[in-house]
Amino acid sequence: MSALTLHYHPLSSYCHKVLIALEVLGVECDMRLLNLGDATERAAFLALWPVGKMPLLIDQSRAIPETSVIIEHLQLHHARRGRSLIPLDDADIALQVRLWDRVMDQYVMTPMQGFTADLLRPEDARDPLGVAQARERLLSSYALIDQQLQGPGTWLVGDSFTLADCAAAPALFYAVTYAPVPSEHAHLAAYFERLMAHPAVASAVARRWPWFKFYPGRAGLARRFFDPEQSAPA
Ligand SMILES: N[C@@H](CCC(=O)N[C@@H](CS)C(=O)NCC(=O)O)C(=O)O
Repeated sequence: MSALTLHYHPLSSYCHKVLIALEVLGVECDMRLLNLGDATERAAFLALWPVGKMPLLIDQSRAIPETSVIIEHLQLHHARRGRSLIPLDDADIALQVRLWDRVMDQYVMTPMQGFTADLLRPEDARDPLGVAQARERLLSSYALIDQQLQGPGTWLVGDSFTLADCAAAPALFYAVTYAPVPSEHAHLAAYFERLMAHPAVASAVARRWPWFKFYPGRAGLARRFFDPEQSAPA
């Protein structure tokens, strides 16, 4: 048994951000599947973190919420020697990493979640204006990210896979099921493929396969992610 426990759900994009980080940092962690639809589980979870958002890391008896903070905590206290997701030796690059982590959470994850939330509403409570705004936001974020990727480097900030890429992978994975990347954003399209081929991302996606049938946006999910027979990630 590990000293760490992650309260998570296999379909949650934010949980995948942390699962990718755990793998890259080489940290062992017990997983506790959380069903927020169950009143008793929800009440117990709210007692740990009243905001009620997952994932939540428990380190010994201390609750660590918020994915970006969880990942910094993991790096600070548990990462294997030599592994990092936020550079320790260059404060300016570290700021860039935090900036692009924020862009992914605020301007890709948030509008993407808006689509999912709308699909979960009853038909007569749907919000077409909210969905149109979410699409507009996603498309303007795609343009911004494509521009960032025109610079040198394999990943979002330079040549190292960072916290920003941990955030980008699940955010873009789900976002493109609602708003595909327009053909003019070739840098973003190529980056998406690099992300999906990264071993930590590929294994996070593979773990989700049995759950994709419950994903409200599954109509937009590429077959290769839905059906392991089609193209198995490494
Ligand atoms: N800012 C939070 C966002 C976490 C978040 O939105 N989690 C979603 C799952 S992807 C959630 O808990 N949704 C359940 C709810 O809102 O009831 C973080 O970075 O941890």
